[in-house]
Amino acid sequence: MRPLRAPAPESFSTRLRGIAVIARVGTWLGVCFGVAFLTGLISHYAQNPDQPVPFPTSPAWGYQVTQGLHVVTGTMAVPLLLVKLWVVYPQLFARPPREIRRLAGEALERVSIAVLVSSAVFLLVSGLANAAQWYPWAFSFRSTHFAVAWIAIGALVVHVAVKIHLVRRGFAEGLDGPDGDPERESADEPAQRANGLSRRGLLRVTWGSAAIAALATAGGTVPWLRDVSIFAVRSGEGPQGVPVNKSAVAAGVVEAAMSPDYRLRVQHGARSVTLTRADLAALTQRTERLPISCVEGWSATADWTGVRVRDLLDLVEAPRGSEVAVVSLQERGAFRRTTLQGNFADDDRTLLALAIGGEDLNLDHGYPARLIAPNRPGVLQTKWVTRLEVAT
Ligand SMILES: Nc1nc2c(c(=O)[nH]1)N[C@H]1C(S)=C(S)[C@@H](COP(=O)(O)O)O[C@H]1N2
Ligand SMILES: [Mo]
Repeated sequence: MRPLRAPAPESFSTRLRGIAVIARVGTWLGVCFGVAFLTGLISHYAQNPDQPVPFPTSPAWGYQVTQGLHVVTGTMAVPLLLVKLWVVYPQLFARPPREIRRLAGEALERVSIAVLVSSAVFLLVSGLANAAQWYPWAFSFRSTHFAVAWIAIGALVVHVAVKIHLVRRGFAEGLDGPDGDPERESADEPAQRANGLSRRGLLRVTWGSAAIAALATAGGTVPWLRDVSIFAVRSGEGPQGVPVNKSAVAAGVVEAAMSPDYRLRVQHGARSVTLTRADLAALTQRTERLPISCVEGWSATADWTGVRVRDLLDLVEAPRGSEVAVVSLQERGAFRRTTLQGNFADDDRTLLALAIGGEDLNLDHGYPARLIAPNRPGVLQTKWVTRLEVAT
């Protein structure tokens, strides 16, 4: 009988686990995390009420593209991370070195990998849950996801620095070369090579899964991919061809929004004007083709008609560059009040919209009036607007 022993890296088949495979999967995983990190920084900054450098209003579709990429690369990272972990996990069973300096070095590396893996898993799980509008936690999604992203990217930079020589070797070696680590060639190798998955086969399955993950989410942004986007549930669905994020019922605004007592108040210090919806409809109307781009990755472009916010601000003589608080009829919730930065308020395309595609706004899209501005995260496109307060 063989004595019972803990497995060692050699106990696992090494055929698929050499550095040739690890380097390739790892590189694409790193690219996905890199793109998701940069686009995530953009999204975080765009949602910051205080912007030392104003977030640009052009191109109007900028946030649609960056946030679409954020969600697509994050979703693609899921199969890539699973394959990467499967390929490398036998190394968890490596025996610790005896020499104290090497032991300390390896302990440090293992801690950094534990941090990398746990933060990466946290980002992907919380991101997917958010995109599915499932919030099983009590913490603030945006600040936690943002903070953990810095931890993950820091650990990733360390990991790449430590492993870059192996990555080079893995690419240089090619997929048909010997395994990167000849000592780890296991005894049953020839038998396994005869049947089962090859390295190329494993990589094909991996790229295929990543492509499916991408297609399944990209339809949230790219209209002609909608039919294959099984995950992008909200694309194109909803009244007037635009998905609904929060309905009027869920926001508790039905009565106030339908009431003949509805007014829009524009306020600038002691000056203010109060307008009914008919007053708003009697002002000069503009039509702009602009997307709504939700942080969850979906977006939809529509023709919005309404009054220029700048025209409304002129009624109360607000100076150019003024920051404006946009206040909703909604009484509770984080998005009931948003900050419209000066450059957004002054942009000619920024509207208080009354209609989509020539029809009065659906109640769920923010009737009687909603904000729509270019290159702005969907979460800041406030619906059921009842007040514009110019900061003084
Ligand atoms: N008052 C209010 N406005 C809101 C929201 C909200 O919850 N309350 N949700 C925002 C989010 S997250 C998005 S993506 C857009 C979606 O607009 P739509 O539902 O008309 O597509 O509205 C934004 N405006
Ligand atoms: Mo959103």
